[in-house]
Amino acid sequence: MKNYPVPILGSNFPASFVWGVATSAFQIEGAADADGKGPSIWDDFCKQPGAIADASDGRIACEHYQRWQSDLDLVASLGVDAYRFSVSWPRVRPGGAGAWNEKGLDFYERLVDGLLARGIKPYLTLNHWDLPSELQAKGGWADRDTVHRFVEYAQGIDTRMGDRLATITTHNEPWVVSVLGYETGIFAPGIKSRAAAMQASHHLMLSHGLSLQALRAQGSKARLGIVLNLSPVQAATESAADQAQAHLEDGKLLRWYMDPLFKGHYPEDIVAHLGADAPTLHAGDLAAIRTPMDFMGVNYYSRSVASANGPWDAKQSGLPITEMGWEVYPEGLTELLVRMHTDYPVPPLYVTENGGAFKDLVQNGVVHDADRTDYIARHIEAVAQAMRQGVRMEGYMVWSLLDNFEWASGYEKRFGIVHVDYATQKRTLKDSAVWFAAMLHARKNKATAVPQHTTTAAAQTAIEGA
Ligand code: IFM
Repeated sequence: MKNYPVPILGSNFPASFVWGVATSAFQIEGAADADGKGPSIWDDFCKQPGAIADASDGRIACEHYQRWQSDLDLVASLGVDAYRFSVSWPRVRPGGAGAWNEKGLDFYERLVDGLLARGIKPYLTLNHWDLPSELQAKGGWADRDTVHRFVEYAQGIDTRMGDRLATITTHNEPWVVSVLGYETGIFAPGIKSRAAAMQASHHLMLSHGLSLQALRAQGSKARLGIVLNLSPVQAATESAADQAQAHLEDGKLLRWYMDPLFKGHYPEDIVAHLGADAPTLHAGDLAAIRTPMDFMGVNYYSRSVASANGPWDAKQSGLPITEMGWEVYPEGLTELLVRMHTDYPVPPLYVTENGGAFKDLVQNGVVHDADRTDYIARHIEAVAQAMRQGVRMEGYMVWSLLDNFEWASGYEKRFGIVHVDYATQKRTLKDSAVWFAAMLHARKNKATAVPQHTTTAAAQTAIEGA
């Protein structure tokens, strides 16, 4: 492999900085009812006609449940420090309450031990959306009882394997669960009620805080936190109407979660905006939500642009657009991280997801994805930029290790740095994975070169600018 000399990417990243790749249970495991697993709301939602773009489901996905060992070898081959994955709640406690499923618990315990044996830190997420169907039958996240079932679930996982976990994340992207799941209904469980969505959102946040308290009370060894999907919301124009729209959308996306986590209250303007749809709170709820965290994760993909004239068409900006229709806007990640650090007393931050769905070019067994490499490299540089401005960052994780089930988009959108041929389940490292591994290798070995064929012009600029 030919090399050309470049400064090592991200010169201001400390040696302790955690580099990782991320996945989630429903998106890769398959084995939908193997070994006593119960159904989840996503198993049910996939059966609804028209719910998934390609009418697919997660029954087989990437067969990770069977292939976990070779998948972990793949993770190790990248040279990352950490692997972020989620536990399928209905695999370990099929009904969400009642009996636990030993075989399911064993699977995750083997996974955790397999990571440690390979020198990789396990970053475990409890809720990456696949709620047990039996809990949905009782109201799901809109029902306060689910909060207590979640706390029990958190305690059970921590008791079984918390001594070997680097971190436990309570929820992945509560905004998505509540708004897309209960308000617009384009995600499971497919409900369309703003009042239910806001109640669900409150219960997610409450269950986060109460879990932290319960896990600390039982002496958890893992560091505890939450992961939010956030974007800077920019006004389309300077007009007062667009500015007001941006403030409103920022309130619903960012302040709705960050204010209770760090300031102990919901933003008043949004509570007023919601009117009768604002959630019902019990005494003590807000104090519980504010329970201090050890770390916090941010999933960043793009900025958001607000216009009083309706939805913003990303094509107008002239920026590159991913297959999801999202603008490539790395500056937004710096802006977001700096804003979180400035406006809130945040714990150390991670980018727990970042990546893009792009069309891959499969040629003679090689998978070319220059756009994805550029995307990742530029966003890593955006993290470095935030760190130069004083933001305490602890890690960066690519979404995703593998091409996988992209929720309502099915298998049509590929986010992996590793290509999956769904007909054969063959995994092939894309150029972006080769580049990421080479960059990590170069950093670890204090080398001055990154392999040329893995580096594109924009990635190179990001590297040299770092
Ligand atoms: O695939 C998802 C992931 O499950 C949560 N964050 C966004 C990703 C891309 O849409």
